[in-house]
Amino acid sequence: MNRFFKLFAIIALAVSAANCKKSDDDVAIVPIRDRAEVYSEDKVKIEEYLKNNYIKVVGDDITLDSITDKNTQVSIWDQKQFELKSVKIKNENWSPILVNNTTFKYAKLIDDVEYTLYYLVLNEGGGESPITIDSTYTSYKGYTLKNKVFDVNHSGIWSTFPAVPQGLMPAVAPTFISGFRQATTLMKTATNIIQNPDGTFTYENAGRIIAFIPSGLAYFSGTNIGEAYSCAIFDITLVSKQSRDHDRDGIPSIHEDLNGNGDYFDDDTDGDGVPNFMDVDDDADGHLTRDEITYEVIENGVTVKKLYEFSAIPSCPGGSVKKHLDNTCH
Ligand SMILES: [Ca+2]
Ligand SMILES: [Ca+2]
Ligand SMILES: [Ca+2]
Ligand SMILES: [Ca+2]
Repeated sequence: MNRFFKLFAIIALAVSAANCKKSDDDVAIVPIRDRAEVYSEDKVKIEEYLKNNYIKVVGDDITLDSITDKNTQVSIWDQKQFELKSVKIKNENWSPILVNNTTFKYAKLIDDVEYTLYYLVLNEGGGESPITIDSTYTSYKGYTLKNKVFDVNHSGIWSTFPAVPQGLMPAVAPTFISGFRQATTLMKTATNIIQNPDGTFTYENAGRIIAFIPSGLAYFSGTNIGEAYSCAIFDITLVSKQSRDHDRDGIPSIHEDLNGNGDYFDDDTDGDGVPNFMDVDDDADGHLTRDEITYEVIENGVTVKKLYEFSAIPSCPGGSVKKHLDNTCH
């Protein structure tokens, strides 16, 4: 899993590389290039790849290889067995930056490029599509554009987003590259997971796509899959997903995207720089959101505390928003 460089790690590497003096020749210094310029090159490389390579599928196994015989091998671009689709996406990498020993904030990667992500649909999947901040369980195989395998995980692994600083929070699942993560939202989970007698698992009707990821949505200047500015191909099977309440304030993260635009980082009711889905006191009135959405009922003579369902959270008297977002009451 260490090949899945987190952006955080890339920044750390870039900083440490930038700090190195010339005598430290064991650290290769990769110049940071303009993202739009790199992407214009990557788009050409990926489209050339799709036109000069073919896919062969036997059972669950696929082979990606360069075309040597145009009479028998049809390019990924021209073949009709699987649908080659594309979607325009932006980089949505947010990385934790330590404020001090106990707190951190998120910084957005500055990247205005609109990327075309090509992907081949091997199987759409029968379950549900995740949102970008869901945790997902995927198995995968990563290839370079020269069809060299650089990473593989057959059994699968949970990944999560956004990353949290190591050491500051309990150990959590790794965070994958933006292109991989956004690709998982383009398919659906398995309908059923069956444990076989030998201990392995069968995933029924799991989503499976092959994503052709520009370097700007992959490792960019990182050299962990070989050269810097390498595009990556990922054959991804989406097994399962888990919706989260990132800040554990009782409001599922999906309900903390107030403007409903799918970007969970641009909703910050109290303007303190911590987005609502990571903010335990969303309106900064000094009362935890969790406490504000708690009510008491008496069951069998005993007072029991319960959390309102999201839709049932009341407003302040005369207010127009739910009370945990209104600092005039609690
Ligand atoms: Ca929450
Ligand atoms: Ca906030
Ligand atoms: Ca919150
Ligand atoms: Ca509050």
